[in-house]
Amino acid sequence: MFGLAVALMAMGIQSCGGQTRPENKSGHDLWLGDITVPVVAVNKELLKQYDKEIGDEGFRIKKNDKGEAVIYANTQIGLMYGTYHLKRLGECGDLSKLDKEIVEVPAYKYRILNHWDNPNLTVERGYAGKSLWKWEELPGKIRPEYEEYARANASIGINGTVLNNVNADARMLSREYLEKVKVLADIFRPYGIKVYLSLNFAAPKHLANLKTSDPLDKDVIKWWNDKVAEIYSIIPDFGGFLVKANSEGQSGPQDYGRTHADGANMIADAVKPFGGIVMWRAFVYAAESPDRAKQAVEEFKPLDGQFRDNVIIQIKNGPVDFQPREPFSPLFGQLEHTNIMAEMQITQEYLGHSNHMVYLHPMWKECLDSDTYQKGKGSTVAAETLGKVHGNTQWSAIAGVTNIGDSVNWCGHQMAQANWYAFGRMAWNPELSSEEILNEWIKQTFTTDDKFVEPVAKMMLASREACVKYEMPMGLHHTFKGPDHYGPGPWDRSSRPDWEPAYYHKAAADGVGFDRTSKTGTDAVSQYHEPLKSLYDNVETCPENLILWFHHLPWDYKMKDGHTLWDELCYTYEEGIKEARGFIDTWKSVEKYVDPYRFNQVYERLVRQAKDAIWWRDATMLYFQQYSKMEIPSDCTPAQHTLDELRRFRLGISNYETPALDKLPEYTLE
Ligand code: GCW
Repeated sequence: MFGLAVALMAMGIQSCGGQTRPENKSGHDLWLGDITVPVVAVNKELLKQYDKEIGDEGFRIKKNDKGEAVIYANTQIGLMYGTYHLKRLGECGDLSKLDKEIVEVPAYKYRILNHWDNPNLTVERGYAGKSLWKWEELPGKIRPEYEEYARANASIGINGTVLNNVNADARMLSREYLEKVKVLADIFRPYGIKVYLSLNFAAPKHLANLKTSDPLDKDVIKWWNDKVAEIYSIIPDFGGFLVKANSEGQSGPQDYGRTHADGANMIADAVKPFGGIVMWRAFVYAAESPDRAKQAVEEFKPLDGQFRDNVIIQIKNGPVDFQPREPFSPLFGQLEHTNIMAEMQITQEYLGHSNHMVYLHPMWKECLDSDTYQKGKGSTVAAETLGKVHGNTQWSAIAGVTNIGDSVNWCGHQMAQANWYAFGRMAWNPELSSEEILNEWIKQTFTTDDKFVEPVAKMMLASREACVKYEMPMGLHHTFKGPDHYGPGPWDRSSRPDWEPAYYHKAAADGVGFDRTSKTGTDAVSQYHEPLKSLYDNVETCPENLILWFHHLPWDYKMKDGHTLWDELCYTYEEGIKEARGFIDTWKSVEKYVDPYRFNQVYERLVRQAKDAIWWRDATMLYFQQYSKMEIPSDCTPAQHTLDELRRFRLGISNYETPALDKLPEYTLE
């Protein structure tokens, strides 16, 4: 008993009377929070001889002959992970698993959160209040949340965090800010978490008034070398940099006629002596291109083999931008001599912000489990990013754009914490199923009572597919209104063609969908290896849940179930509406297991989610109807607004906010 108490106290958790409760100074709730764990006797053992199988972060848990659980690890961090694992087993009622030896080793070496937080405390695509990092108070004032954040991350295996937005303010590299970053790095270090920063490629110009930021210029190179040396003198275990270059207005090497490799290598050379890495994003696209989905491969494939070994190309899961469903990015299967990593989005930029309950692990797993066929069957995105396909596992990494802010429950929606939790668990072990991870989270966050866990898990597991159905089914994508990316607006206009929904849905009298086929389309299919290329290219074999991603089809195209494409779209939206409606009933049925505060917080959002589902259908199908001239089937939920009304509706929020529930279009649920 004593052993566990000591171990947990070291992690900021108090033991009380045979049970443990969190020392939650900030009053913010976490899965580490309001549940109790049965205490088992436990000893922790730092191994005298290095155990290769478990490495620097892994652990073993074995029972000794006194029946005590003993955690073995090579390092303190390994012991910490082992202790959290044991705690999780206790809280989930899984202590019987200790009957067999447990060996756990993290799959990815770099398991990193990306914050899109700005120095002025706004969070780009953040829907949980302001930034957690109170830059104006640092380095002087330290908030308890900083350590709670570290504990939460450590408990799920996160070992790195990029503190600032990829649309980076150059000031983050100034001495003033580095002193602030140091404070956070010092708090996170005991929890095995390194800090990283996003850099602004034009920092030499902005911070030092150099005439250029050309990566081949010797003064620029010297500036970066000196800056990096300064950073490591302040933060000796600084992790490295994340870079968004020549994308959406960010500066980059192409501003000087140089390549992404020139830019990345300059930074990589500077951090190399200190063991740092550079995560260089592949999220690049230019307005003129006829197909945005092809551009990452077009830019990065020719550079394959030119990057230093401590550069990792960070690729979004899909080829466009975090849509509810995309095929996997073909770039995962196109590089042979370059390290690659996946970037998942934990914050729900395109999936209802923090108003909708959408459990995202199934979406990420769909990507990681996708086979690129680069080296034949089994070359999954997981295998590629773990470095297994090309036999280079040293740089395996995965990133998640966080949904964390300073709101009381950290993520805005009670259920959105499940996505933070799931990302960490997936980075530790990508083989875990969506259900296993979700059950762990629900049990640790609410109760282990099956009468609650089963229905809630079922509801959450269905939520991602429901969101696809009520927002953008069958391969539709980017049909959003406005830059806030919340509601529907297939009619919307913008300053760039590739920021307009019509670029993607191409609805017209002759049909709907983006023709990416080899004969009549943009030939994006050819960026996939066989058999996928032919599978997607052929309308007969293309999976129907992606059909409008790859094909432009007439409104009366016959689907496999005999419906016309038009009817199929209507019925798929209808399913989404019904499922979202059903979530409310499920939640009501478990009311007695939840405290009123959390019950109501989720309830009112589920109601809004169901209303938004009808809004999405109304807007999309009424807009498409102008072209199809077909009727919405009479057995579908009737439209509650006209197209004109919906076109006139303005949300009026920035890219840093989630809409207030009472500021959205009026809808009635029957
Ligand atoms: O999805 C888009 C977002 C931008 C974001 C960009 C990116 C940080 O709309 O807000 O910028 O992606 O990933 O760089």
